[in-house]
Amino acid sequence: MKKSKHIIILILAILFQQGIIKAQWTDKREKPTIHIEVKFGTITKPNRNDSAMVAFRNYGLGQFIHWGLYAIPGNEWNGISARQGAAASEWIRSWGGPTAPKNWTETYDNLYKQFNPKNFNAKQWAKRSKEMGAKYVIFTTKHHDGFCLWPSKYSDYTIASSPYKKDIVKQVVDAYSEQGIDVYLYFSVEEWNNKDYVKSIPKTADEKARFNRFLEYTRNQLLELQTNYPQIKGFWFDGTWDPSWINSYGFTYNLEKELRNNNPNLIIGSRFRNDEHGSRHFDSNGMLLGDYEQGWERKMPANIDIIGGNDWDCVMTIPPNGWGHIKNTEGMYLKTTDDIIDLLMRSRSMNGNFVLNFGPDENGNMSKYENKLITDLGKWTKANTDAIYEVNHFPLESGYGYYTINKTDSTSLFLTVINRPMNGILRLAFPKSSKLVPLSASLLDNKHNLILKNANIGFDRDKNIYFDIIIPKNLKYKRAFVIKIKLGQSNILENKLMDAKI
Ligand code: H79
Repeated sequence: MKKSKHIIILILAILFQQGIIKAQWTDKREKPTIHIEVKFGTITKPNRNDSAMVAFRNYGLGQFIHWGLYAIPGNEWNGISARQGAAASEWIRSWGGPTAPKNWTETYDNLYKQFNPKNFNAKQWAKRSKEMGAKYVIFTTKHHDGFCLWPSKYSDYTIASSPYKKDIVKQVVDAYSEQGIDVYLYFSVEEWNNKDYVKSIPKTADEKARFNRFLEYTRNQLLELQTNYPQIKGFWFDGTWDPSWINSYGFTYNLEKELRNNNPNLIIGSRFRNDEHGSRHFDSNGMLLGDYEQGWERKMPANIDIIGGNDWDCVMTIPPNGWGHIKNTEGMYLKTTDDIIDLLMRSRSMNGNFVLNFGPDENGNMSKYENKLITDLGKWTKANTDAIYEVNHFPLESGYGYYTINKTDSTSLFLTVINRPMNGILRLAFPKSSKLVPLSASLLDNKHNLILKNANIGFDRDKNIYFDIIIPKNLKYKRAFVIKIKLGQSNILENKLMDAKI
């Protein structure tokens, strides 16, 4: 990358950090007050209620897999780390600055000649994913480097040209579908090495011709993926931020319609396209562009109000950043199983799905760390299934952790205890006006009953009533644990206490 580009990215990063440029999804979104005419706005109605979308809402946990040529360098080359020179491991092709190897782009673009993952076993991946508790997988068919993991008719830069030759996407789609895990295909629109790709709005006749070819190519590939892998439930689009694509709102509008006509149940997030005013994710009137909000990448909404009732998922890396394989993670903070449980339940408590990313190495192996995490997380999700899947947000906050409530049985409430209190008492505050209050409590994983009692602490003008759940001192848990709380009609006789007149 040229030096000037580095400087521009640095400036952008500083402006972001200072809050001068605001990422639209981190702040509370105010709906625009003036209605603007939008012709290329949302195609599907928000909060679709068909079976596919209902299934999406119940997934709870997903698995992301980033696999491609970037797995070969694994964030380094000839012993030199790309950490100071590339934004993330799957971005290693854009390695620039003083540490970048000579002719790096050329080296990278020839890596396909050695892509031959000898241990790749999609069935094993899928089996482990199921063990982890994932209900959907998002798999990279093609990242920004343009390399296709399926033998696309429309490109020479595909798995068919590698020594491996076999269709990887097909193996993943088949293996995961066989395990009952829904498959979504990650697809980067932006392609770094495609000569037809133009970043800015095409101006010259040549740029226009090239970019039109690129648009046709993109359409062909998407239709090809739909034809080849009819089982897929949706697409996860990326690399849609360049002005050329933003300017193609008419084309992308029609393309979305076409994809949906081919499969009316198809699920597409808000990162695919924008309206004619350049508004991305949400159109100029604040309507979600797609079936779910797709902006929560390595970030989490601070509270459910920010979400505004839309569907959403949060996609997250295990290292700080880096979606593709990283050979050497020394000195990086790797999220622990406990971190993941926290993020998963935080998402669920706000009606979102949580998607954890894995970056297999060039041979198709997950790392030891990833494998251990799969096993440990799997134990937790298995023991606490009822709190994770087919649940809704519950409109109370708890400093102890996260509430979720069963979708169909409004008397089954779950509290995932992340912060175990020193005094062994979980004091739940319910508004006095609550129709349903806690009547009994038990541990979700082993069904042991816990003592629950009403605690009238006598705060002046208190709007809450309190319920104490006693955690036995000898109760040993190494991780967060879930309490199942049965709700019912209140039968508490409140003492009439005097409110102070101060
Ligand atoms: O695949 C993973 C990442 O490689 C990919 N998305 C996840 C799932 C990703 N690519 N880019 N990004 C995430 C963020 C990129 C931001 C930037 Fe830009 C692109 C900074 C500069 C160019 C977009 C345009 C934001 C600012 C300007």
